[in-house]
Amino acid sequence: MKEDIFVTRPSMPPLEEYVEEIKEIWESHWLTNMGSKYKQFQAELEKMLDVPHIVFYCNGHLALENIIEAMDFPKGGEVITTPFTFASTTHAIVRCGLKPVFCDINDSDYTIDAKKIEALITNKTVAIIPVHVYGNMCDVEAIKAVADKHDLKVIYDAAHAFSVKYKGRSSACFGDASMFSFHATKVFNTIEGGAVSFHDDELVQKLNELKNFGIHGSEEVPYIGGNARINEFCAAMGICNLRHVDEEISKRKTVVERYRSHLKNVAGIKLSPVQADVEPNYAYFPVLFDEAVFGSNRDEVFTKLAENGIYARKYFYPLTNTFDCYKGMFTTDNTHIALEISMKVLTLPLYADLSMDDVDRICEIILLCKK
Ligand code: T4K
Repeated sequence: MKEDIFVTRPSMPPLEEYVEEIKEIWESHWLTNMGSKYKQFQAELEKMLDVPHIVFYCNGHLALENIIEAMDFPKGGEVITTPFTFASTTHAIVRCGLKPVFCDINDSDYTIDAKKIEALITNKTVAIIPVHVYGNMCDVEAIKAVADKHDLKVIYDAAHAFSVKYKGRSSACFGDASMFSFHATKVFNTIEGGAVSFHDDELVQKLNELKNFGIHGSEEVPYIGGNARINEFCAAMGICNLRHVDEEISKRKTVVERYRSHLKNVAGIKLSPVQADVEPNYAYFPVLFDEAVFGSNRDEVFTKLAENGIYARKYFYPLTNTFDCYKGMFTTDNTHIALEISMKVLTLPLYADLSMDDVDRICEIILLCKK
């Protein structure tokens, strides 16, 4: 009996390496609140990503909420974003009292179609929150041009884009800020965790206070903050996983190349093209099924895989602008491409230790669905 295969499987350092890393925590009894592991992890990551500031969080979602809050946008301000993303992006905007305005994505890398942003700008627009979905880089140059022209902030949801580079620059360097997720399911994980990267020195203190109940020192409380702190055990996991991240990405590359060798040139299957000028991290492997040509639709392939103990995922279906909780608030009128892709896409299992035999078997089952 074969073991079940899930869409991903977290990478973990050797146990002894982690135990060694957490010894200091045991000895110091300093468990959370920006201790020495936090500071070491921060210094290493700022150097690696070549960005002056990184603030860590207990997860990517609260990191995104905090950076939005830190920008002090007027309540009811409009934020241009895409619905082809995880619930977090849209929820963060709404939970911060802002209104998402949905822009379509392009049908090549599934990021925001930068050509369609300007038409959505009104006198209420305050920001653009694009998503480097699947680790694909958005058109950062076109987005900067339109944001500069209209004096808008840009916050990237870079949850998937850790370690990705565009024209040699890390994904952490674009826009006013970028948010990363270090959840267990990501290319790089701290068990749970997240971060915001940015250049503006003045944001450092504000973000650190916002994630700690808005407290400054011990007697002043300038912000209505919550608790979004990362703990020292997660920071220690980050330090360990950072040592292995290059190897992780290169193993993922091997898996992706194997998938491509089986699935390229199959009529009715569309794979994302490799992005120009981008050093990818191979975070996800999305495949589109065109029923009219392939003979089976995405849901049929999904079910066939599941019958064989292979649990691919429909990232990202449904679109966030169709969620029940937003009933009556949004339409998909401006997001036809996103809608179509969300109905056709399946993200296949992808992680460093996925064996070539398993990739071959997954592709064999997919190809058996072709009619
Ligand atoms: N923005 C974007 C664009 C995002 O994609 C996300 C998160 C965020 C923001 C927010 O970041 P965080 O606040 O989460 O840091 C998963 C992740 O939970 C979520 O982090 C991620 N995006 C999203 C795309 O995927 P689910 O609900 O699909 O995950 P789940 O728990 O079903 O896990 C997927 C598979 O991974 C499981 O079937 C089995 C495997 N798995 C999972 C865990 C947790 C393991 O083998 N071990 C594990 O420990 O959301």
